[in-house]
Amino acid sequence: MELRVTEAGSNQGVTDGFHLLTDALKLNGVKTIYNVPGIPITDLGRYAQAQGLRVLSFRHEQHAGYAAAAAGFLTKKPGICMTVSAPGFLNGLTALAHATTNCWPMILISGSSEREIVDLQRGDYEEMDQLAIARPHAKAAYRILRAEDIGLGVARAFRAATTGRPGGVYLDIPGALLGQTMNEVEGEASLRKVVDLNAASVPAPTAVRRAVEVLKSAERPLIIIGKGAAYAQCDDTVRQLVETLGFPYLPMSMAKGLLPDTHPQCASAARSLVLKECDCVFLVGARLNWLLGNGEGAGWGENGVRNFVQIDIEPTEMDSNQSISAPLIGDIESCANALLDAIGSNWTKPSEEWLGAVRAKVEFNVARMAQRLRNNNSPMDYPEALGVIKDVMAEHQDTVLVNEGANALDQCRSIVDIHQPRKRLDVGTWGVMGIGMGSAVAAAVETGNQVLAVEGDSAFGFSGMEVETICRYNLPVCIVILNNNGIYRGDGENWGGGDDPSTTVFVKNSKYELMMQAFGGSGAVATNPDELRRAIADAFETREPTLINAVIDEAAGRESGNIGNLNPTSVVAKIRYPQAKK
Ligand code: ADP
Ligand code: TZD
Ligand code: MG
Repeated sequence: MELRVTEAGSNQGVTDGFHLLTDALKLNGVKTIYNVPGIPITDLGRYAQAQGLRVLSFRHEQHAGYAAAAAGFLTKKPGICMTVSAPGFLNGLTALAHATTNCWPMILISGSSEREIVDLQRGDYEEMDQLAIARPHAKAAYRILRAEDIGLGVARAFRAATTGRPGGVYLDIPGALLGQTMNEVEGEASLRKVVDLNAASVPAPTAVRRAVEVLKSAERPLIIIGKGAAYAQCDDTVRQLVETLGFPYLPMSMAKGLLPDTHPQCASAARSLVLKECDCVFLVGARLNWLLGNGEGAGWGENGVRNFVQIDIEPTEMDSNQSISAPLIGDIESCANALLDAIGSNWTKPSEEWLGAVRAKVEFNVARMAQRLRNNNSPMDYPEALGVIKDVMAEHQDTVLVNEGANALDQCRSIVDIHQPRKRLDVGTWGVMGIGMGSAVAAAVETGNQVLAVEGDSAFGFSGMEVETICRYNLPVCIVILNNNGIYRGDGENWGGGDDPSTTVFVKNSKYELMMQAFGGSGAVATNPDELRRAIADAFETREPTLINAVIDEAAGRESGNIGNLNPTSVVAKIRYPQAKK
C-alpha cells in the first residue's frame, strides 16, 4: 500500500476512510466510478482519481446511475455510481431501482449526513434516512459506520449485487466515516476481495432430464432469449444450444445480437406467428412479464402453449406467471451445457412443416419491409431513417446501439439488426426514458467501441445535458435524434383550444445540433436518408462527439409506439372533445 502524506506532514502508518474505500473498490476490480461530486464525497472522487481509478463526473446523478447500470450489464461486474446525500442520492436512486428491475449488478455509493443529527431529525445539511429509502428499491442496502468495516461492507455489496440474480445495492457512507483513521497495516488487512462473484449454479440432473423430455415432445417449439442470456456472457454455449435444438427463436430487445439477427433460426420478423402457434416455449434468461403479455391472452398460443421450459438463476421466477413444466434453476452456461450433454448427438429437429412456415413468414415480412427502408423522402418517416441505421449497424457490427423513445424505440428495435452480443442498450424492463446519454457514456467507456445513440426527441431531452459530459471526455458517441417535434407525434392540438401547445408537442424545428456544437462537438442536420448516411459516416470516421438532428415527418408516429393498448381509455372523451381526431 502507498504511503499517505497529509498537509500536516508525514502521516506514515495511518490510513483513513477515504483511502480504505478506494482501496477496497480497487481490490475488487473497479476501474471506473460514475459520479457527481459534492459534500461529503468530493475528495473521495479526487483521491480515487489520484489512485488511478477513472472517475467520470456527470451533470446529473440519474445519468451517472444509468451509466453504472449499463456498465453492470456490459461487464458482469457491479457498475459503481457515487453521489452526495439526500437530493443527489434520490437522483441516483431511480437508476439503482432500474438496475434492480433489470437484474443488473450496480452499487450506488452515497455520502450521507451525520447519524446523530439525522436520526433525531434535528435538521442536518441534506438530512435524510437514505438507507431506509433505498432498501425497497435495491436487492440489498448496507451502511458502514466504522473504518474497520469498510472491507466487509464493500465485499457484501459486491456479493449481493452479483451472485445469484444480480441487482442494485445501496451503500451508505456517512461523511464522518471517510475521515476516520486507522493503522495502515490493519486497514489493509481488513480489506477483502470477493471470490467467484459470478458463481456457477448447476441444475439438478433430474431437472435436466425432465427438460429434455419436455423439449423432445414439442411439435411447434420456440426459444425466447432474454437479456439475462446476454448478461451471462456464454455466447458460444447459447448459440450451440439454439443450433443443436434447431428451434426458431425470438430475441428479446437486449438479447438481439447474441446470435446475429440475420441467423436462419431468428423468428423476429414472424413474431406474431410464432407466439400464436407455438406449443412449447423455452425461456432462456427471459421473464414472462408484461413484455411477453405475461405468457397469456392476446397473441399467445392460439392452440394453447402446452409447456413452458425455463432457465433462470432465480428460483422464485419459476411459476411467477405460467406454470413451468420443466424449471432449470441455475446459471445459463451450466444449464445449457448440462442440456447439451443430456441431448448428445441424436436430437431430432422440429418438423419441416413448422420450420418452413416460420421461414416463409420471415421472408414475406422482410421482403414487404425492404422497399420502405429504401425510400428517400424529406422529411423522413421512421423506416426511411432507420433503414440507414440498419445499414450502418451491418457495416460496423461492433458499434454499440443505444436506443430510447416510443416510435423511435419500437421501430428501431424491429428494423435494425444487431450482429454481435451486448451491442444494444435500451430502456429495459420499465421502458425508462432518460437512459440514453448515461448508457452511451458507459458503452463508450467500457467497450472503447463507437456508440450510436438513436433517440426520440423527447427521450433525448431527459439526459440531453450530458452531451457536455460526452464532449468533456471526447467519447466516440454519435447521437441521432429522430426529431418529430414531440412525444409520439408533433401534430397534436390543444383540445381545449387555448394558446398553449398540446401536452405532447414541442417547439417545432428545434436545432438540437447546436447543443453539441455548444461544447465543441459536431452538429449536423439530416433532412433525408442520404444526408443522414453521410453525417453518420463522418461521425464514425472522426469518432468525434456528434449530434445529428434527423428531421422526421411530425405525423409519422403512433401514440405510444407499439404499446398504445396500455393506455387507459375514457368513455366520455369522444363526446367532450370533438376536436380529438387521433
Ligand atoms: P428480457 O427483458 O430480455 O426478457 P428479463 O430481464 O425479463 O429479460 O429476464 C432476465 C432473467 O435472466 C432474469 O429473470 C434473471 O434472473 C435471469 N438471469 C440473469 N443472469 C442470469 C444467469 N447468469 N443465468 C441464468 N439466469 C440469469
Ligand atoms: N417518463 C419516463 C421516465 N419514462 C417514460 N417511459 C415516460 C415518461 C413516458 N414516455 C414513454 O413511454 S415514451 C416517451 C415518454 C415521455 C417519449 C416518446 O417521444 P419520443 O419518441 O420523441 O422520445 P417518438 O419517436 O416521438 O415516439
Ligand atoms: Mg418524438
